[in-house]
Amino acid sequence: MSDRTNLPPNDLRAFWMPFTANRQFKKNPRMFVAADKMHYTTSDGRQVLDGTAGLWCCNAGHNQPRIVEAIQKQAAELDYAPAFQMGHPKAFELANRLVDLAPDGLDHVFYTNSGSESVETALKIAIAYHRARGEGARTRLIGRERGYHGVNFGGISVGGIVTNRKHFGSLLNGVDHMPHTHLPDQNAYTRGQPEHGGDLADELERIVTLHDASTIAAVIVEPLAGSTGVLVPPKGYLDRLRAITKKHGILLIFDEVITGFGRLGAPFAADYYGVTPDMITTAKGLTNGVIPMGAVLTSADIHDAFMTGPENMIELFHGYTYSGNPMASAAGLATLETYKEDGIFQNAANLSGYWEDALHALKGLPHVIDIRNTGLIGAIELESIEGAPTKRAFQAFLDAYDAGILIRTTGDIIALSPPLIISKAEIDELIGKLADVLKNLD
Ligand code: PXG
Repeated sequence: MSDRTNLPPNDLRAFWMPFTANRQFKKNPRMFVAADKMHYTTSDGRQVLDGTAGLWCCNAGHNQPRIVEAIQKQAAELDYAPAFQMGHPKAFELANRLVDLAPDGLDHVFYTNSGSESVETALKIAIAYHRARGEGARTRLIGRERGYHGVNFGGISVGGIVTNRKHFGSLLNGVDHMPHTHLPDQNAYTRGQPEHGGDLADELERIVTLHDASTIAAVIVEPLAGSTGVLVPPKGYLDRLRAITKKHGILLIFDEVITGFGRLGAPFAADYYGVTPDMITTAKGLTNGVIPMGAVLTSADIHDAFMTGPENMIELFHGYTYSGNPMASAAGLATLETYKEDGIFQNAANLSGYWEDALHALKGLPHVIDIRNTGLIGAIELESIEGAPTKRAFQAFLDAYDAGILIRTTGDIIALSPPLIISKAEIDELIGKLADVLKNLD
């Protein structure tokens, strides 16, 4: 164990930490005090290689000069402007840049402050869209088992993670779920898209038949499910979802909070898989994780359905105090410029083959039962300790941290998603150190 006694003096009790084992953490805290490019600095002065881009958000790496400068300048120039019935230029400029980057057909941007808020926004827009067109009975929302769509009530209702749902009452009603697509028996050790499971999209037909299409507003899926352990869409699956939703007049929402902004080597997973949804939810990489910001990208058809009635009327009764706020807009603009000028998505695309080979070389190490990957995402699934699920992977996380690499675990799955500026040497270091951790794991 490294020496972690040199913490800044502090009382850790007041901060109720999110998605954290608070009591365990506070007995033996892990603190980052600085970050630059691919590395964090811990409070005890160690360098930790970032294998997770923070929480899947710092796609351009840390301490990017353009972003730092843009935020500093913006704070001194215009700190805040009211978001309702007022505007400021950078929010409009960023929306235009986002539309330029988005798949053709997604022409409008609604700002939020997080992935969770983007999801709530998209679900509300979907229901209100149908109502605006005189199809007010279309209120049902369809999600998927093992889906993660943030932590607000809409998101956990369409989401499919038992622990995120069961403590919080009866949730939204009128929600149904498609089966997840994780078929380890058939698809273990697949590189890229699995062969088996594309036909699971037909479960949507079954659900549509059960409820009748006239009651269904939208289907929401992560094109590649990140949080529940990197579930790569089987071949043909997303195309089939698109065909079925289109046939029945149901909106298709891709939750690209993780897959957006280059994670797969293309701007969005929609581009990577060649399937365009009606809405895309984003956050995280939009500002490189530096300032909270999310955005929902919508088709012109959806947007235009609201632009009726008297011009003095608010068209959509929804929005946040910080929607498109100046600091976040400045961070977003500088982030998109950094992605473009530094060829960051291209770097991800160029390295994805090297990444894939490095990951799959872990096959055969103790406890490893599956490895999967796409773009600069990877997952290593470990066999659970009998009666103690999550314990083995969490131990790997702690050992990895001591070894100087940051990984994420979900259940007994290790998920990797490094900043897209990673080099081959850093991939070797990350995977090499992880291999050593796995070799020494109980
Ligand atoms: N949708 C998706 C697909 C996400 O991955 C959210 C919505 C919610 O975003 P906010 O900004 O409200 O947290 C997410 C967030 C992990 C991990 O390690 C994943 C997320 C957040 C934190 C950790 O898998 N995804």
